[in-house]
Amino acid sequence: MRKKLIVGNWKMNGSQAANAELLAALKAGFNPAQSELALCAPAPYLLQLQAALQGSGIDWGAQDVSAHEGGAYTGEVSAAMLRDCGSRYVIVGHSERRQYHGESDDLVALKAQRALAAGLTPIVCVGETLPDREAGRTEFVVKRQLSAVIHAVGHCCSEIVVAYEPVWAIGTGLSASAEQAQAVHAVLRAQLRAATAQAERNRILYGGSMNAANAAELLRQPDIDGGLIGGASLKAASFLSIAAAS
Ligand code: 3PY
Repeated sequence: MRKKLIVGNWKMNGSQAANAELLAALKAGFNPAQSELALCAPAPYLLQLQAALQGSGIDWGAQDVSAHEGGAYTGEVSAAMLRDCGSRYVIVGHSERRQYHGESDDLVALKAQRALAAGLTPIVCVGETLPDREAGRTEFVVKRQLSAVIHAVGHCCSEIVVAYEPVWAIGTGLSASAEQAQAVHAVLRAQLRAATAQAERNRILYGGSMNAANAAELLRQPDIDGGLIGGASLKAASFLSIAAAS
């Protein structure tokens, strides 16, 4: 039985003062019996999260990582640095990185590989655009995206977390129905089963406008093992009610 994992993706939001308030409320309201909780914050705040969350049972991590190990790569943040700040997770291949920064499947796969090598768990995002879905290409696209990572990480495949985030449901307020999401999660589970005998360990999260109102139904689906939460993770009440719904 996989324990549900609820991950907040703060995106480019936060300030030391606002974070302190949010972290205090999350620590006070978090019930570890319900789910595992993690926060993926902008890199400058990771030390603040480490100081506030150490020993709380809430994990933290980053939203991106360099594909390089270290050295002359101005502006980049390495997997080892994220680990050094106590991170457990790092998101790779979020659609906003694929769309605005031109990240390819191969680059995302390299980032996942770097993360694992440094002892981080990559949260690998996959998802189709609206034109992909309308053209019946959803399965093809998500399998292609996951396949690049599976090939790159080899026998470590059971250690990744996958997040299915339909691009048309990100930042739009639209969410996939529970049936639509479960259908894609089942495809991803089958792909993981074909790659590793331990695919029952892989958690596959749903992301894309998951909120307090739709979380319970999504999280009831057999292959939905948690959520990657955008806007609703910036308010303690809504984030905690998603965690309680699991
Ligand atoms: C969203 O819910 O909008 C996300 O992009 C989560 O990663």
